[in-house]
Amino acid sequence: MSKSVFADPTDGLAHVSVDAGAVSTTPPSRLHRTAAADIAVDDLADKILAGDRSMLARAITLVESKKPEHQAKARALVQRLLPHTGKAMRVGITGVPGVGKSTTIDQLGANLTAKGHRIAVLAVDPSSSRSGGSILGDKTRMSRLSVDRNAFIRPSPSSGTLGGVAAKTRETMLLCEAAGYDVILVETVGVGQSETTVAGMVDFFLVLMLPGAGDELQGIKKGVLEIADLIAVNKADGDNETRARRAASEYRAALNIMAPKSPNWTPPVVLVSGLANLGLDEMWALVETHRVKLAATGEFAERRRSQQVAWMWTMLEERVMQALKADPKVRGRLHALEDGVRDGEVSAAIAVDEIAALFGIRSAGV
Ligand SMILES: Nc1nc2c(ncn2[C@@H]2O[C@H](COP(=O)(O)OP(=O)(O)O)[C@@H](O)[C@H]2O)c(=O)[nH]1
Ligand SMILES: [Mg+2]
Repeated sequence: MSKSVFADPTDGLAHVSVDAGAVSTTPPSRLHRTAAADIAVDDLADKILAGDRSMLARAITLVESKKPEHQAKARALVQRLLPHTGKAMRVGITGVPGVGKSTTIDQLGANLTAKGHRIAVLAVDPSSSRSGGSILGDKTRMSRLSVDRNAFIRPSPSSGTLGGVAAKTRETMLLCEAAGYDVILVETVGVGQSETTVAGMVDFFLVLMLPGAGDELQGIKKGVLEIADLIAVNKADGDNETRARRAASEYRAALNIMAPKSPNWTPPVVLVSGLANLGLDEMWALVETHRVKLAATGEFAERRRSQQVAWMWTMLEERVMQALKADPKVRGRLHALEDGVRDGEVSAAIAVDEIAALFGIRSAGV
């Protein structure tokens, strides 16, 4: 197990990083390595391109830093590495807690590294706390990948809005691609909008479901079926097999009555067992088929292009809202106006007019 925990000494906070099997928090006092913030962008870029894992981990910490000068440097680094990105298969994986995401990622990842792939496992979990990222905290379930030199595991950036967390994960994905990882698995749980957000940053969105029929299907958010490129009923092993089969046919029926996300792809429903390594090779073959089919029609490239533009708008919206909320004139009135709207004394439209005017935005003039 390599020494892989890195904390950024410059912000005085202990960071948590997972790499090669370690999940721990290192106090800043015990740090001895140079932070990415103290290394020139070109040097960082060269090391990352050469596949230096520890430099990659440090650069990700830079990306995740909230300090404006770190962010500026991270942006310069990402821009510098941009020509070396985009070659990976980007796959999102979701499913309720306990469905077997970690187990499946560990097995799938091990299968893929055995075939010569290099895997990066990232996560988007806006609920994860400073304690280490709830999604990838359960390292015991990724016992193979966590000691695999061809796998790189990084938990969700902690805290922040979904948009903020997702932006950091996107940049981390680009850094991993530049470092030569050719498969990026982005794990998320179905909290709020996180599934849609992750679907918007990957080429393929994989939804894991539990075996079981009828009642369980009712509990599934319809939205997740709409963004799935494949549904895998997991735990299709042992006594579960019949139930898994029944669940699969229910999901097929549900998908049949929905408008497909792509004219070139009908989301398959497959049975897998992450634990017993059943059906994972077949499932991955479908991910590859999807890429070939969508690339042939130009949809693959078009999807990525529109994702990039959507990302720009998401970041811009966050930036503008941050500026608005931080504006002293707006801040002075925001709470009073919000209270007025809550109590029904001020109409929402009037409040918006006043806030916009305070921020210097002229009337939309409808
Ligand atoms: N029988 C069976 N159990 C599984 C399978 N995959 C995961 N599990 C079990 O389900 C539990 C939750 O798995 P985990 O990977 O932590 O789920 P996650 O919360 O989605 O990451 C664990 O006890 C696993 O051993 C599977 O394919 N078959
Ligand atoms: Mg898990």
